[in-house]
Amino acid sequence: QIQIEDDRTGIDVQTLKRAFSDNLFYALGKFPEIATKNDFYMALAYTVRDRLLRRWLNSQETYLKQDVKIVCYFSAEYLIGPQLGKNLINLAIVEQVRQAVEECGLNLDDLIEQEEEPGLGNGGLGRLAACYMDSMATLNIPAIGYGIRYEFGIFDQEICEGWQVEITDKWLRYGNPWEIPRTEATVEVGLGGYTESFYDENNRYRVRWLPDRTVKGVPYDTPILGYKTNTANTLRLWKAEAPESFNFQAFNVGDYYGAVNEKTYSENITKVLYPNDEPIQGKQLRLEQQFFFVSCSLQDMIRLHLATQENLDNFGELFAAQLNDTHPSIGVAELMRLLMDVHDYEWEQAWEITQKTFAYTNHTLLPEALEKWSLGLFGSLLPRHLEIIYEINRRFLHEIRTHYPNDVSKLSNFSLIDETGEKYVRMAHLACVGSHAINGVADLHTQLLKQDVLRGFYELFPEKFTNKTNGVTPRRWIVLSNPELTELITSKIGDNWITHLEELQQLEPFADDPNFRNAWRQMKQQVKTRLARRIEKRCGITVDPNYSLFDIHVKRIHEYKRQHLNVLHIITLYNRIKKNPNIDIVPRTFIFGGKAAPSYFMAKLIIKLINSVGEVVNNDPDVRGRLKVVFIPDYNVTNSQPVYPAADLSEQISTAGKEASGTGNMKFSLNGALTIGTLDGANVEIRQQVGEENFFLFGLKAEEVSQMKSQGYNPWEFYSSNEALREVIDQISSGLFSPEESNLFKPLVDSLLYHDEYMLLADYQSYIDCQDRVSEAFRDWDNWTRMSILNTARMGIFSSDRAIREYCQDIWNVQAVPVKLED
Ligand code: 26Y
Repeated sequence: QIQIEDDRTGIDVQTLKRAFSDNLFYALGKFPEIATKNDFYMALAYTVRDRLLRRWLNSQETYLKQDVKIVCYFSAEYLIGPQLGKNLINLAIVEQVRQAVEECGLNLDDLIEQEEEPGLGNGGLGRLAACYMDSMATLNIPAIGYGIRYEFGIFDQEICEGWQVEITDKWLRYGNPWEIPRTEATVEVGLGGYTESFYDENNRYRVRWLPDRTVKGVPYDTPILGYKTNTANTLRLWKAEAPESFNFQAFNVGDYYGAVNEKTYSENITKVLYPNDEPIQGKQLRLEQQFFFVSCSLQDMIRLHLATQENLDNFGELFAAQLNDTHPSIGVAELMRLLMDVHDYEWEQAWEITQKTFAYTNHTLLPEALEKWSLGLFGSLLPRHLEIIYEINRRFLHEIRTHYPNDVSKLSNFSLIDETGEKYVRMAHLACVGSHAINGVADLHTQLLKQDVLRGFYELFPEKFTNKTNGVTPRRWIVLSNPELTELITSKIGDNWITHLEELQQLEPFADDPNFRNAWRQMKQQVKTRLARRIEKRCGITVDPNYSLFDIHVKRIHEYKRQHLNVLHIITLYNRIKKNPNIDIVPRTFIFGGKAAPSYFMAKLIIKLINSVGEVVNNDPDVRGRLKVVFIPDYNVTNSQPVYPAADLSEQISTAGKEASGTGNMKFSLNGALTIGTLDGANVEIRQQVGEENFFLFGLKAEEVSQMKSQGYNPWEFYSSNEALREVIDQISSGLFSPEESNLFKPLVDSLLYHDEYMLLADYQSYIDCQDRVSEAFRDWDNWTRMSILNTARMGIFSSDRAIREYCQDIWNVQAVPVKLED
């Protein structure tokens, strides 16, 4: 009897080849001779997706049958990155597939590079959501990620004459093989209108909301498979559609264009991601996006719940909803509305369920970044929710009065409504009262939350506060991005570290083994060479992977992240060379990458400055290639993957007290880069872990920053008393780097000299001295390698698996549910 493996599930090379050709023909309608590279990519993606489906369906079935508690991660952003390579790794079929496509005359890495990533987020917060989805699946935690299917994600960045240019991100252009629309699970969302009260048949006082428009939410599901497990969770992203393709009323009275217009209007809701990572005050469409996806998701959860339960009494026992910052915090009011107005619950019980369901993660310490909505806008879009928020507030302030009987100032401090000027709804306050747990994303961040931003709430309910230091997934950020390192580690300690990252500790003894150090250095050289080739190809700049220190600064461009402090150091080194061209200097390659919000003038000017300084430094014959400055355009998940492995030095130089956590800092150090950094965000814990002798610390501490500010910080004093600094600043102002327009960088220089909100000048000397220590250390290659190994070996706790275990235990109270692979 002949046994034929199913073409949709088999994983031996022959079956994979057959499945690949089959998909190319039947799903893409092509045969190899006329197929494009994208056709081949799509055929392979479908082949891999087929192999996910059994696990995915079994997981969903298991959850439904067993009344298990499910984590619902609420996030307006997800940066899941390209899916093909990751899914191959998680299915453990990389080698078979590599061979299969090779036998078809194709190269796997080329096909993997063909994928266009869904850029459905801005930066750290969106990427964190993706790492957490990966870890939940890997740990067999039942989870749904709820979010928005933006038609246009974060813009693509091009660099023209040194300036950032934004290009629309048409990521769906060639189709998305990973998602499945579930039109049968469509829900309706109301907007605008008014409310009215009435007495129901039992003579109970009730309120109803009569929206003046409705929009349909259509879910698009993407499977998120765990690493070497049968659990495949769902990322469910909502797309807005018009309720009917025609508004017949309008059509009947002849307003055809008006009807089509309305359709466009509804669909606008999920059209585009706002490319800011700080609130753009008062954009109605942004509030519509937030409410839209949260309402869709809560209705979806309620429907799921009622499929197996009689009522919603135990909703909070079967769902844990995590608010990824305040963006989805309108969910507190929406769940109250659904429970009371739609499902007949009384206030008290509805409130109990709501608080039990939600928990809130804060991601920012910048007070100007706290979300608020003007009452006018809020009330016209969500009249019923505003009433509910007033009632939450009335009851809450009543508690405050009891708690602080003689302090009226407390009332205005705590109120969900900011009444200091124009009136606003404070979303962080809503999230705090509506949640049973509140967490920061690094030790220092949580401490500062308790002391500053959320101080009152901490005094009131200290038991709600907990820290959950961020983590990153080793599957993407080591195994996928750095195969060379993966192989080297595994050759020594086996591969258990991929799911138990603490085991990297076992590398520590090898730090003293000269053979291992050699192998480590060669590996580093190899990945640096890989990046050097990309840079040559992409930017046309030749860099030296062998002797030059790769000094890398990649993240969103922001004044608080201080990319321009890095530039001050580059110019300082340049000046040393100009004064003494034969100076013995450690060669460095400065690599930058990151997007600026399109409306953030200063951030865009910083990009221009980096490129302008690069232009001068890279082409000055006196420099003799010892300094190179590179700006990698269009920094995103895909383009970041070759970057982290190649770093010798990771720049984590934000003003202390400003960066909530950072996660790039973790990716670098895990890949064996040393960090130059301030005591900010998770840097503090990274330094504790790797040991202070293996971390380059500089700069003011958070409390020194506030102290210096309250004593009246004067940047001019630093400028006038520091010759090297003065020279650098004067060169920028005089137009040395902008010969065609000498005043180009004046706004930047003025902001440093007259305000310097982020204390660059105060930290300058400390930074330069520290960089000099870095260079000296790099001369001793052997010891540098030792430190590099120790960084990797001691970074295990920064796995997102560890973070997710903590969330499960301390906040969600959910358990792992193993999934069996049988039909
Ligand atoms: C309100 C809206 C425009 C908005 C959109 C995105 C506001 C903020 C954001 C994104 C914030 C963000 O990415 N924060 C980062 O979160 C990371 C994960 O916790 C932290 O590591 C990082 O320090 C923090 O800046």
